[in-house]
Amino acid sequence: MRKRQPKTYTRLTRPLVRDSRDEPLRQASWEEALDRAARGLARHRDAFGVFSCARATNETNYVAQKFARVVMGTNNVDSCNRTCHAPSVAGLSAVFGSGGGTSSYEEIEHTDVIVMWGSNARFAHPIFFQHVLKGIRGGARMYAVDPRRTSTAQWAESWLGLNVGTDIPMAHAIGREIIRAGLADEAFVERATTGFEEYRELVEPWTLSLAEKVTGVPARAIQELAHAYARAERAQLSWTLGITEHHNGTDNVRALINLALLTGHIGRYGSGLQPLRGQNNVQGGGDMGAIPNRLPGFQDLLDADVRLKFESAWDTVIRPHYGLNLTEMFEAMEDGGLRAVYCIGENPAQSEADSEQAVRRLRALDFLVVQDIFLTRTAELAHVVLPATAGWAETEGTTTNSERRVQRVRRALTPPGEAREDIDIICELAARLGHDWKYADAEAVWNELRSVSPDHYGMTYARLEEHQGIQWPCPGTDRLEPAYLHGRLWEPDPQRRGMPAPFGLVRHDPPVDLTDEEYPIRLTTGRRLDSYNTGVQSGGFASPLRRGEYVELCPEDAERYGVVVGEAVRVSSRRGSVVAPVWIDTALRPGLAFMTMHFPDEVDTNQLTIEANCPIAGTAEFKASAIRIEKLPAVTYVR
Ligand SMILES: Nc1nc2c(c(=O)[nH]1)N[C@H]1C(S)=C(S)[C@@H](COP(=O)(O)OP(=O)(O)OC[C@H]3O[C@@H](n4cnc5c(=O)[nH]c(N)nc54)[C@H](O)[C@@H]3O)O[C@H]1N2
Ligand SMILES: Nc1nc2c(c(=O)[nH]1)N[C@H]1C(S)=C(S)[C@@H](COP(=O)(O)OP(=O)(O)OC[C@H]3O[C@@H](n4cnc5c(=O)[nH]c(N)nc54)[C@H](O)[C@@H]3O)O[C@H]1N2
Ligand SMILES: [Mo]
Repeated sequence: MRKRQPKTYTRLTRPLVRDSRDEPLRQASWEEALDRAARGLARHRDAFGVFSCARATNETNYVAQKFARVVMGTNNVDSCNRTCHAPSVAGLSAVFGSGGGTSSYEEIEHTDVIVMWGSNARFAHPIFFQHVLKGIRGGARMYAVDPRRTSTAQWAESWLGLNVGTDIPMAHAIGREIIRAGLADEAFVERATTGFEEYRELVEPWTLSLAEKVTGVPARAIQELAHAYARAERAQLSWTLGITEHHNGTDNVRALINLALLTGHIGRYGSGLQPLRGQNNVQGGGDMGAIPNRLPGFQDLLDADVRLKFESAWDTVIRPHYGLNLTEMFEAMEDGGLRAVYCIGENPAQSEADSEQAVRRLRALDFLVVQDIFLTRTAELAHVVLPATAGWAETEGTTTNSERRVQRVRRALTPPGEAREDIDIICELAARLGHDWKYADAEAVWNELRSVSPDHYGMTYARLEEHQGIQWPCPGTDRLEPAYLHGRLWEPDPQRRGMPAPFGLVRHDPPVDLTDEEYPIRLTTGRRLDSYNTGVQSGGFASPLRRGEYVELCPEDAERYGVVVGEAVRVSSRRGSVVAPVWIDTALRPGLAFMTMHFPDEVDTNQLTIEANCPIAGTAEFKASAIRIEKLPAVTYVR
């Protein structure tokens, strides 16, 4: 095996076009590329979708979804939120009517118990984790629920190393124990929730000893977490992809929300539910309506009054039904329901589960426009490639983080070559398709959004500057709202309390890809500190930290297979097979392996993963594949 040089990506500086399916991409002028893109898209108005960029600004996402809805007449618009936190949004909105995390980062420093569930924030959310560390220093106790003893778990008072895909048994056992020990907040449950009796019956079979058998975590540890969480004056529950990237991700989320409802750890300062979002602006992308079921301001597209407001603001007719989400768009490529895609800053050829299938589908499209900052593998499949400026550091606008805080970003660097801002490019295409939108700058886009989104109305650029970012909801230009959501649940007056929060009656449903004799190892995939997603943006530099891809095994498994660090093995699942070197990690236990998707050009991890999707949110089960590991006949080592 060659000594590995992680691939570096070429920054796009000029538009590229392809003259026919079999010819390579060639450089073109902006005029030619935009004309071609507009002509190609115009041919496919009825079978078209937009992938919008969760790294680009709010203003870009607003204009991208407007392009889909107004220019192309479709609600088929979505982003990588689908592969990521769509179950959190679906779960939280089903319970509370809004999909945002309920707390602020600051509150983590003033809480008593922090539960990090399926989240490796030390690696993936280091800024948030600084607040966790301050909380711990101030006396908070942290619990980590994760199959691996991650770098986050190493800071925990107790690590609950459960089996992959057993979160519902764990949550139900905790719920049952809280009820059994008389630690539920009965007054809150009575006043602010519905479905408690059914919930109590549902969790009744989940004794601590049954949970120990199913999750692999000692009953005593589960009991300790249940008591600590329920007894705490204030408690924060954070989760990320260990919960959501399962075929039943939304059910998992509901199981965790139940615990907050049971104890009243919601709607008060220092207590709440905090799914840490993935990309720098994935929260904002959804808030801006770059999702198939919501208009900007997270307003329901099925609400006729909401539609009417946007129809008059945009002088258009909005289709009165939800569009296809990212997963459904990929499925629709199969039967001709989707023939053309405008992909703005996403790299699905490498990030989708079962990537071989995803590439085959993208390649079969009649027309693909990719607008990116690098020549990705998705861009290599495109008919037209449009070079954008980076939302980070090369563009004016705003982004929204996991605590719903909208912040300004600014152009600090001059973009290379002929790269243009995402908004400009989208508007050029819109103009060629008959919609002449005149935005002087990003602020003009933002002010249009403010005029249609009550939650953002109070956030002028000047105020964002003055307050160093403002959290939504912000309906008034003269005040700020509390830093946490759903305080209404504590109101004594039923009118002001509003809709009660329903318990989620969800059941254990193990991973789809079962382990057996042929595929005896459970592979879970996720992140390392030193590289970002499909590696496009973190691929351009050499660093001793960047080890390239490895399949991580525990020492016992490495010994069983007779392999050492750096030795290459074949890793196969029911879908595909890759060759990767071994790394030995004591964070793992026998039967559990770990890989990332950061170096798909060397080791395409997503050839192994399964496209088993959550039926509610469309998120794939990236966290649970069954694999087999084979020693290669000739021993090969890589550094
Ligand atoms: N350095 C770095 N930071 C990033 C990114 C990056 O690529 N690199 N990507 C960003 C993005 S897009 C996202 S969405 C976030 C993701 O942030 P995280 O969700 O924290 O990252 P992951 O490593 O994917 O998964 C989290 C944990 O889930 C655990 N897990 C796996 N299966 C299960 C299970 O069945 N149950 C439970 N309870 N846990 C399980 C894994 O062991 C892992 O430690 O990170 C963001 N931040
Ligand atoms: N096996 C496995 N697969 C996974 C996951 C996993 O845990 N395991 N996690 C999933 C998750 S959580 C996510 S979020 C996805 C991520 O999947 P993707 O979103 O497809 O991957 P990224 O590498 O983040 O790609 C981002 C692209 O946006 C471009 N870009 C960055 N900024 C801008 C901008 O301002 N404008 C434009 N036009 N382009 C820009 C970058 O150059 C890059 O090509 O992967 C998913 N896939
Ligand atoms: Mo993500």
